[in-house]
This record gives sequence, structure tokens and C-alpha cells, in this order.
Amino acid sequence: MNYENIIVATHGKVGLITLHRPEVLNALNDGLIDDLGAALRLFEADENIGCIVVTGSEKAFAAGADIAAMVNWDYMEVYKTNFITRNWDCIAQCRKPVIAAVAGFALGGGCELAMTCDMIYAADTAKFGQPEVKLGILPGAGGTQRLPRAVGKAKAMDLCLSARLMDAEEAERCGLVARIIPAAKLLEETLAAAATIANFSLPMLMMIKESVNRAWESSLHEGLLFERRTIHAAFAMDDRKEGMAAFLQKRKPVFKNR
Ligand code: DAK
Repeated sequence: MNYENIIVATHGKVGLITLHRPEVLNALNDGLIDDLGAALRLFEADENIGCIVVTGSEKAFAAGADIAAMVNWDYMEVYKTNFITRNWDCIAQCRKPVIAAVAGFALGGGCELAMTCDMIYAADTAKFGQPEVKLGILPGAGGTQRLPRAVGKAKAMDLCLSARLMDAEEAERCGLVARIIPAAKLLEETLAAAATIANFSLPMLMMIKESVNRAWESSLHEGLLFERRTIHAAFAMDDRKEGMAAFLQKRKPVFKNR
């Protein structure tokens, strides 16, 4: 596939998507989100891919939705074209693990895009924020919902209402970011972590992802029930038998994704 706004590569079992609109700090327009959706669907369908990394440039993961594209739009236009929403949920719907590797700015829709991934690995240069209020709008692609779930109400209110930016250290401290990595090593270390993940049993990765997401989307009781049913089901898997047998036989497991 040829894409205009992203660069796609594979590294063994890891799919890498690099947002690529350098002249506008990877500002998100429909074209980019459509490209991202198409690439994710191909990786999702590819049995050889076990984990996906989404990244940007050294300067910006993404500086938000494309303000130049939005400036003259009116309500009917965004409503009828389903602006951004059309492919926006492509990451959330992906069943394989998706890591956002963020260097530089992740602002507005860029921060929302990173939060839609399963986890964020941040370069020490990363800056997160929901500065939409400066433009006279509100975070509109999940920011008012995912940010408080990730960092708590107080900090989410502070970020959304004041438009201030948060650095990588603060983002890790408050739970938005899973790891901080020196900028020069961000991609290398993220790809290595993604490779470790991708070598585990794919159906088990999908079950774990589904179960952890339940913690966000249901009560504790419902989440625990879902987890219990899932671990019972895991006992039907060849990979579960293989993983345990390999441990006892002191050898590496050979997972068959079954
Ligand atoms: N859109 C368009 N162009 C952008 C951009 C953006 N978000 N961010 C940067 N650029 C462009 C700049 O205009 C500039 O272009 P030229 O002047 O060179 O032609 C180029 O990228 C380099 O930017 P700067 O010269 O400004 O670079 P600096 O290092 O000085 O500053 C910055 C970097 C990131 C602090 C600054 O560029 C900035 O403040 N950018 C805007 C950040 C922002 O406000 N982001 C929030 C955008 S609103 C929706 C869902 C979601 C959304 C909306 C609707 N629905 C479902 C309906 C989301 C909205 C947003 O994200």
C-alpha cells in the first residue's frame, strides 16, 4: 500500500506506523487518519504481526487536529462528514497490542491519539497537553474522558482548562505514560519491547488486552467475572499447555497462536 501521510514498516513481528506530515508537526487530518486506519487494519489481519507501534517525529508525535483544515468548517459539515470520528476509533478497535512511542509534542488530538493506544512510551522530550481551549473548542476525540481516567480528575481539569503542557516526567508520575526512554533510543527500545510482546502467544495477548480494558469499562465485579471466564477459557489453549510445559522442562516455549 502507498500512503501519503504515514510510513509503514515491519520489524519481525512488529508493525511500525510513523505519522508523516512533517511540515505541520503531524497535524491530524482526514487523510492521515484514513491512512492510519487502513494500515492498522492490514496489520490486524496479518497473522505474522503480534504488536503494533505508532510513532511520530523527533519534534512531534502529533500537534493536534489540523487547524487549517478545520478553520472554516461549520456544524453541518463536521456532522455530515463525521469529521475524524470516521476512522478515529481504528486504534481502540484493534485487538492486537498498540504502543504509542511519543517524542516531542502530543497535543490536542495528538494526545488523544496516544491515549487511544494501549500504552505510551515517552521520550524524555515528550510534551502532552489538551490546549484546545486556546482555540475556543474542547478536546473532542476522547480527551475529556480518557485523560481523567488516566491521570485523575484534578490533573485532567488542570490540563484541559489551563491549556498547560505536561512533560514526560510528570506524565509518567501521574500514570499517563508507561516508560520514559532517552529520546535517541525511543524507537530502538520501543521496538525491542514490542518484539518481546509480539513473541508471546497472540490470542493470549488479545485476551489480556481485552481483560485489562474491562477495568476501564465496567465495574470491578464485572471485570473480575470477565477475567475469571477468560482464564478458564485459556486452559483450552495449546499455547497455555506449551508455556507451562516449557517452564517445567526448562526450555523456551514455542507458541503456535492456538
Ligand atoms: N494544525 C495545523 N498546523 C499546525 C498545527 C496544527 N495543529 N500545529 C502546528 N502546525 C504548523 C504550524 O502552523 C507551522 O506551520 P508553518 O507556519 O511552518 O506553515 C508548523 O506546523 C510548525 O509549527 P510552529 O512554527 O508553530 O512550531 P513551534 O515549535 O513554534 O510550536 C507548537 C510548536 C506545537 C507548540 C505549536 O505549533 C502549536 O501550538 N500548535 C498547535 C497545537 C494545538 O493547538 N493543538 C490542538 C489542535 S485542536 C474532533 C476531534 C478532535 C479534535 C477536533 C475535533 N471531532 C471528533 C469533531 C481535535 C482538535 C485539536 O487537536
